[in-house]
Amino acid sequence: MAPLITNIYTADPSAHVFEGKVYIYPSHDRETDIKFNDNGDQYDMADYHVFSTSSLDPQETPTDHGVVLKTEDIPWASKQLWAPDAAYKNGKYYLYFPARDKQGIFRIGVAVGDRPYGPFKAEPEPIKGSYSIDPATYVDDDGQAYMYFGGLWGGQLQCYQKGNDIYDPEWAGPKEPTGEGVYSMGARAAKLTEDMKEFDGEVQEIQILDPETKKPILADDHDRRFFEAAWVHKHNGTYYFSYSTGDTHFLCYATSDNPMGPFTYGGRILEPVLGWTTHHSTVKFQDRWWLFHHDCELSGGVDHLRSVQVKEFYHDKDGKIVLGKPE
Ligand code: FUB
Repeated sequence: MAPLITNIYTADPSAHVFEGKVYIYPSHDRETDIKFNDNGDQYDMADYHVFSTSSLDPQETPTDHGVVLKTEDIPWASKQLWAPDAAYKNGKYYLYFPARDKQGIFRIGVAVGDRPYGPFKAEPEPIKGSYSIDPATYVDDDGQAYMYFGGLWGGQLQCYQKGNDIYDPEWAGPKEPTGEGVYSMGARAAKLTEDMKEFDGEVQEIQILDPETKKPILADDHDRRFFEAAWVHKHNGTYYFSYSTGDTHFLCYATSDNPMGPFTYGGRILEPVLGWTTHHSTVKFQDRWWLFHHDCELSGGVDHLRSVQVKEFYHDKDGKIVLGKPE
């Protein structure tokens, strides 16, 4: 299928409905001489564009609203503007993004704007207590906002095995816990304060339970363990936590009746696409559900030059996520 966005390379699309349109907040991939490695150094992005469209079926070419934030305008950041997300609350729009700080450690920042298409002004410091990558926000029906985040290997989540504020450089690089009976590391989640700029309370670990054993997915279960790209949506009162399995390249999901989990593994949403990474979001627009994700078809498989795709998906009568229309 042809990509949705073709004027520049885009990845990690976070889609939301704001002001009656679908807004897409992707990473902006760019050419680089940095060779592919498992730490993800080749994802050397330096700014964000925002896109919007009023129709997904038939697909319109989304409007590119141009650069809304760049590394030079983020006082604490040094490089690698990875997967962003956005939220709306109290008349303001918030762009959340991971970047390496001046010490090379990933933190999560927030930038604020008056319109969904920016421009956004970055706060001078990253969110206190934030670490790792791939922030995704979910604002519940009662107005409470949550942030989910974390990513293994280049995303540094494995460096925080001793606690939220304890970065262990021994674990830096493409590594993760392994071994018989060892549980996988979970994504992190925290409530956001009313002003959307800080964590409200402790950062917690999101557990994904095996539906049979009722215990957390094991670290060596690479087909199902959380790797990166956390996302949450709600359907019929059930919270769906979806994520990428990284080195096995699946998009999977787990469900819960609580936004902080524990979630129970539910299945796969998407099989591997062309390219190492897979990363997505889900959005309900005009009463239909859409999966945004990326692949490397447009660049002919160049791993750091990805393009956003969109496809419709469904929840079947048992609440399972399926790509084909259920009977
Ligand atoms: O785009 C850079 C990184 O690649 C993202 O943060 C990950 O989720 C993966 O898609």
